[in-house]
Amino acid sequence: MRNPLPRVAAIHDLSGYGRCSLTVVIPILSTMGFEVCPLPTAVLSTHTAIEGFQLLDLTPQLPGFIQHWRDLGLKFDAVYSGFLGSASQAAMVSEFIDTFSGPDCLVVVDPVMADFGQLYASMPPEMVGEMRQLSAKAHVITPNITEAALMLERPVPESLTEAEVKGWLLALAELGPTMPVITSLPLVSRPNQSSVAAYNKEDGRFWLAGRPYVPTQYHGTGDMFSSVLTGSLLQGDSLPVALDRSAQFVATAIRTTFGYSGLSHHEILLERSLPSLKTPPESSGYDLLP
Ligand code: PXL
Repeated sequence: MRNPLPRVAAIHDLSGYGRCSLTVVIPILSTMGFEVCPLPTAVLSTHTAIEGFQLLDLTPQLPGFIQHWRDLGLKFDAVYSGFLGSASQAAMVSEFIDTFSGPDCLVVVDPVMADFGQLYASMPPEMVGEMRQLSAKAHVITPNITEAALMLERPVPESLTEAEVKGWLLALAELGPTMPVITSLPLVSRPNQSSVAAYNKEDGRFWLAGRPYVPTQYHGTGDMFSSVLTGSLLQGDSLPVALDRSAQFVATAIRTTFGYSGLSHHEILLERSLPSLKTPPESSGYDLLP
């Protein structure tokens, strides 16, 4: 029998303070009507952008957790992975996908490793090759431009034309995923917009979505984007609608927060924006890339 509430295995860290990973993934996917089963890769005091963060790597515990789920015969409608506690966890996630995903299971890999041209503080350089390999198992991958550059062994670009974006997406698709997505695109044609693009190998179409740029940065927006994209695809939205819905959600959360003074970059007001996940997406928010 299908799960009455579609069930998502969420393989991410749990960070106590600083919005990211499970504290973002769970509320978003729950609001969208899914049951989230977290498989925590690490427990942290805060995300790794805050100095002094404490990290408990759960690599030794993962095989036992996974075996218990296997013994219970759990089935998932989606497997969605993100920040890993060590490079060796990538092979465990890959095996997890083989074990738990049937033919209709959506597999999303967010190769969380880096941003603004740099690996995150806890990331070993081997993570790049591991994420590249893990991406081959996914239907959807959601690197930001820095992560895409690392996976493709290219320099992080300062700007990209739309034709170049298509080349990047095709190169990512060659790693294996059916639908590569790139976020934080520095698009020449849309300098005042936060842009995301996607490619669907199955129909050969490229899509672009975005929202007007707001001059600030909040942590956790990448995790918000990938979580909404996962939920949207799982509820049956098309790729461009899922792309647009995710861009719309992140923009709403940023604009909701930006008007307040005194909030830090770690304090995006996610909960204020959750109700918008229940509304239909705006039409005309995406474009076909010619
Ligand atoms: O948002 C990505 C992310 C997830 N998890 C942890 C992080 C980061 C980014 O810094 O540090 C622990």
